[in-house]
Amino acid sequence: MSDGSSFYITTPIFYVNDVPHIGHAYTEVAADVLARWHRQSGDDTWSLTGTDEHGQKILRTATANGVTPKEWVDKLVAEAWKPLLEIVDLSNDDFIRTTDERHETNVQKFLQHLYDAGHIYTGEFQGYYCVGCEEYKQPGELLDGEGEYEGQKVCAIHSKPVELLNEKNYFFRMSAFADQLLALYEERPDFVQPESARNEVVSFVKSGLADLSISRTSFDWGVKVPWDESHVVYVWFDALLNYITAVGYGADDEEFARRWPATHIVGKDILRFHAVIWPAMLLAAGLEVPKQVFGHGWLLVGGEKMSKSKLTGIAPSQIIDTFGSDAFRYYFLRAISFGQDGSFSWEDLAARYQAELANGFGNLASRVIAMVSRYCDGVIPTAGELTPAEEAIVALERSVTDAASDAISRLAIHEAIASIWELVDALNLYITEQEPWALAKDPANRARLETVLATVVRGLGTLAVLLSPVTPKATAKLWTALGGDGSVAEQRIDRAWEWTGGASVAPLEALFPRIEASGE
Ligand code: ME8
Repeated sequence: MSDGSSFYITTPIFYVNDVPHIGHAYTEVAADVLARWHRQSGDDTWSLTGTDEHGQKILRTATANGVTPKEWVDKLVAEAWKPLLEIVDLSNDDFIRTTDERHETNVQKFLQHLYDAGHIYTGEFQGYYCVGCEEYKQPGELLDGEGEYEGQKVCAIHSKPVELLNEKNYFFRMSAFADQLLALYEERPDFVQPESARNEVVSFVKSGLADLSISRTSFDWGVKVPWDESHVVYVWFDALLNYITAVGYGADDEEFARRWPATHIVGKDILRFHAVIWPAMLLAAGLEVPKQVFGHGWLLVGGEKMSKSKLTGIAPSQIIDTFGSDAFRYYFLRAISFGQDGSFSWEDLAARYQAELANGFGNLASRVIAMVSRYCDGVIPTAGELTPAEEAIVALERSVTDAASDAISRLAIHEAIASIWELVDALNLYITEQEPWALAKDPANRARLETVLATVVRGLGTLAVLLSPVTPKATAKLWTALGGDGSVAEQRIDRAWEWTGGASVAPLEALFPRIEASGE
């Protein structure tokens, strides 16, 4: 584990045309688990999230609601998007809004720099634009409309008609960077992950890279082009720059050097923006490209990408009010292989909650605390002579720590959790086999009883530290109940297995209480 090295992780910045659903929350918690893991591994970690507030989509929503775009975004950020961070228990270090002064000023600086260096020219463009995607579409990416959209071309993602635009715009000479991008994908196979995402991006660039229209004149809700205020900057060009304006680009060179480059977690729908356009922009500006772009899959409902506009959106609070934020975080990261699509179902969520969190982990914790209270008056015993059974547990603590760290370094969050769960299962089995309740009946077995209880206490402590990034609330309670010093979130993951127990246990309420059926 790289001690003290810089780890900067970002989520996409979300459009605030509507309220968040569990797809957005999924991205947030995935990035948050990685950030917490790296913090607990001693890395100089910085995690960023935020909101994307310019462009036509937001402007139209605001107009339809009879308010100015600024009034609209301020309301949605305050009432829906910032509260989301609390709801899912995010530990982000910063929150950037594209309407922040620190962002707008430095977007202009970046643009001026590219203009002065000759990477921007004036051109005329005609093309189909999808306001939902905020993107020009190639004819091959469109479908023929049906029903009310009969005779029109519709966006394959939004199922809404695209608009034929014809404007005089500024263009970014992106085509000039095709060879450098291909060399980048070749030299750094990890740059775009997972492999399926990398292949898609490579073949997209190989099929030919066009220049990019980066300004608009038909509306004015955006950052003004610094040398021509009749244009606003194309919303994606503006938005991508959040990743550097948030860490001092143009304002604080020291901070920028300390943080940049970043690991970007994005949904696969916006992979090309991050793996093609964004590195091309950075290459043009003479800046380092990102460390990695990871495209995760979609949450599907009824086989389709969940979305508010298709009325398949589920609000995070619908799940969290019943199951809690820890279960939300655990469920989505455990049940879905990170990088692939996953279908959400209430039945699966409830089943995993009961079997894995309540019975597997929560019950283990309650039993151990109860046995130390009952058999040792709450004083945590020290282990005596270890038999192969205890040695196997200690060895497993080490091996699952290594396996989970390795999985996290590959962003295989589901694998990391599965490795840690081997320890949950092993501890449950160990208790069943050692039968501490039987040992407690005969004072002659006292030393053996203490060794068994000391072993499960240290195993639980290891679990608390390793699971703290995933289930921060439950593990904080468990750590306190085990008499751990300080906060569990400050314990080093790579040394989790060294901990041998606090002085005494404290009472512990059920970590994952039984859920009463609500007719869901
Ligand atoms: O695209 N399943 O913002 P956005 C999984 N503002 N993840 C989902 C999802 C689903 N059904 N739906 C959304 C934008 N997401 C731009 C980004 S970045 C410089 C600008 C997640 O509000 C997923 O991570 O449409 C996706 O990339 C992100 O929300 C996009 O949110």
